Amino acid sequence: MNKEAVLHHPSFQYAYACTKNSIQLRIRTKKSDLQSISLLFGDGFDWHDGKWNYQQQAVTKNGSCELFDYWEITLNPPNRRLRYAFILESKEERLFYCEKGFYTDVIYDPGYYFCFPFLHEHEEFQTPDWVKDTIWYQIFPERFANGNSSNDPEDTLAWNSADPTPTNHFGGDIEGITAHLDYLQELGINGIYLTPIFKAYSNHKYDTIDYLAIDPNFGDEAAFKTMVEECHKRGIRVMLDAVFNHSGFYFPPFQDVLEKGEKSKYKDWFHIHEFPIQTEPKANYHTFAFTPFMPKLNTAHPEVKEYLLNVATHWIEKYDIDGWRLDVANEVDHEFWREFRKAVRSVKEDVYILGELWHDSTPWLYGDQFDSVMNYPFQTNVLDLFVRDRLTPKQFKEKMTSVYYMYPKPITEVLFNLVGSHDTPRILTECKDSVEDVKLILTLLLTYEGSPCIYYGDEIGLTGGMDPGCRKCMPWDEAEYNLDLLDHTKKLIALRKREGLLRNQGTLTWMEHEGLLLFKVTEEEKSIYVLINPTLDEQHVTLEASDGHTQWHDEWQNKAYATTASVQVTVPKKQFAILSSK
Ligand code: ARE
Ligand code: CA
Repeated sequence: MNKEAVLHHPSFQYAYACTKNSIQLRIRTKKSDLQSISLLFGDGFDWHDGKWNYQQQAVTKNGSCELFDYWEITLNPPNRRLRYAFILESKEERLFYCEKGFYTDVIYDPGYYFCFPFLHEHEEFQTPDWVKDTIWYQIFPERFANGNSSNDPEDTLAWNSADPTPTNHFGGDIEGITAHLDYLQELGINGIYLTPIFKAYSNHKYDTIDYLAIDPNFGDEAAFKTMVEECHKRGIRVMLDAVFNHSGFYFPPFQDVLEKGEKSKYKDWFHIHEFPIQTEPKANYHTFAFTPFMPKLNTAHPEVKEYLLNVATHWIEKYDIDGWRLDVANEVDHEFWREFRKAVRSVKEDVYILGELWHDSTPWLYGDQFDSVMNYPFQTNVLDLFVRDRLTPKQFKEKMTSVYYMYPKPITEVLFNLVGSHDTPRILTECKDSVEDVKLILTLLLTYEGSPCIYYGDEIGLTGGMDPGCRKCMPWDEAEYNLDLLDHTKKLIALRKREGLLRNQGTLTWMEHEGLLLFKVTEEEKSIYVLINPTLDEQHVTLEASDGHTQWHDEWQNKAYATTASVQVTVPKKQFAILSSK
């Protein structure tokens, strides 16, 4: 047995409080090394006549990546206390694995066992349930729709009359969003994420001047209030973009430091290396990236904290927004985010807290800071398979499995899955204008576990390269739409809304296949199978139904498929199938 590959520790992502009274345990072993694992467990205090009262239960192998197998078990300890150890069985040997290490004999003394001391309710992951059912739509307000020309900036160009640049304007605004909510409702989305809308100098508004005012080119608070109300009437949630890592250059406290230098009462609101402040040749203060017009805020300073936490609660209390997307979240200190979570949760207990991180986000996802992160690793895997030829379908499945086991399941169920944003080239452009690849990618995005997000215009085949190219105006003339892609997206969203298994209500397992992306989502009565063929060859697979299921249904064509225990499925090149068995 390959003992050095065995990994379990009684803490985050291998042992965690899952939901009401349940604890999820995971253990990682070398791929294909073990045949079975069982768990010995019980309450360390539960003895009778000198014997410890323990139970034994099989641990299920739920997934495999390139190097490892992952095993998982969920327990509901009646007294909320748990001691546990593993019995590992390979072909050659059987080992007892506990906190003190490996033994050849099973030890029935819980003092040797891993310990989950007490399952506290408030330590269970409190991710907002509604996010599991949310299909998001990201909007870049300057480019979605111009609902009111009287608020247009001077240099506003005619809608969609030119390519986007880092500085040009087309007059998009909040009333434009409100005027097109019927389009969004018909598309089927039930959540919108707006990039920043507060007063700022640029067209992207990430250089905030006033965190408590709607940018006048986007409208006013009355327009915003109407938009949120109209969204909520349609069952559409609203998430805003909090830019707390840095302010804009014209943010009054920064202007005060520019003017008064060390005498300014705001001098410690920023990270200034020396006075007087200078912006060139290089800023002598910390900034976002190397952008002197985005001075980094000192979020450890009590006054800055108070100011920003007031901003965070203000927009929830005044307009009942449903979520915050946190810009450059990885560069703000953890303590600030812990206080942020406490503050926003105190005014709205199911507000969604989404961090923008492009890398392993474990330190922000212990449950004390973010509910979720923007799942850019999902996008990377998709592009590596569909566009860059860096992954085969089998390797893609292995990558997706390792991302799946990077986080506890309650986090995975609300991960913000995306294949494009205002910071990346558009998916159709990445796919070299192959609509059939985009259809397959959207099929994966909209059937996979988590909370998927469509970047505005991707559903109608908008193209565009790296920022600013990916920020074109949304066309409102259907003649510019790829209606086949739009229809495909609508059907996928309708299927996801119809089928709870595709909205995080089952257990997802990736299945091995050389040529297909193939996963199933299972619960007692029913299983759903998603088969995606990214290759140029026809692919064949035999699917065995879970015990007793013989009613196969084609969920995409919405018609009966077979009445046998197993089915042979052929997926033509660049096609997909979505079947169910019960
Ligand atoms: C401007 C220019 C860009 C140029 C950039 C360099 O337009 O062409 O590359 O300056 O600084 C906002 C505007 C941008 C603007 C930027 C700076 O939207 O148009 O870019 O301000 O003025 C990293 C960060 C991540 C950040 C991206 C952009 O980790 O947090 O870079 N994303 C947020 C927002 C942006 C916003 C800002 C931050 C600033 O979503 O829209 O930009 O508030 C790899 C790395 C990531 C990196 C990612 C993208 O994957 O791992 O860390 O993200 O590439 O570059
Ligand atoms: Ca306008």
